[in-house]
Amino acid sequence: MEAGLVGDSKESLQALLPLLHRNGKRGFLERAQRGMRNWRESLERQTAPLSTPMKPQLVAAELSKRLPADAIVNCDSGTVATWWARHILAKRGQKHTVSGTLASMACGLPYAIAAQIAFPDRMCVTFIGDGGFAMLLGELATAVRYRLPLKIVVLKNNSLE
Ligand SMILES: Cc1ncc(C[n+]2csc(CCOP(=O)(O)OP(=O)(O)O)c2C)c(N)n1
Repeated sequence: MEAGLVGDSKESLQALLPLLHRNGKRGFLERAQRGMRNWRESLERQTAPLSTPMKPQLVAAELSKRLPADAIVNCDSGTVATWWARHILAKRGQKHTVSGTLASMACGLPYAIAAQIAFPDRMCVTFIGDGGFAMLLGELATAVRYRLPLKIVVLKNNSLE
């Protein structure tokens, strides 16, 4: 760290912004932007082909297109988190969560239950692997008891990996 600042991040950044000067050398930025474009194109290629069994990337990408503007999406730990992070594009107005430490399985369903209780008028979706879903399957009874209209997307690969 060259200069430590303590403060509200929004106000601190607003105070710093006028001190920034446009960097005339655009090479680094443009290289990074090109890399990002290539990366996004390669992700799209992964979702294009219809194969059997269906690729999880395709499920995530199609879900992403259909989410309402204010959807709340919870993802569980596992490979599912990769597909969520890469193919479910978080849009302004939506809320997306995953296990706080990016590690503990089974958070998907309880997070979605909590979200649906807190925001009864918004669509709450959990994107979860069959392992993480099975780990707290009993919570399905909670969702039913409170008649929560959750959307549960389970990626089933019959494996805990
Ligand atoms: C409570 C807990 N137990 C074990 C693990 C280790 N772990 C991380 S992902 C995973 C498998 C997840 O499988 P699944 O939910 O089916 O999702 P997939 O990886 O197949 O998408 C395991 C065992 C963990 N993160 N948390």
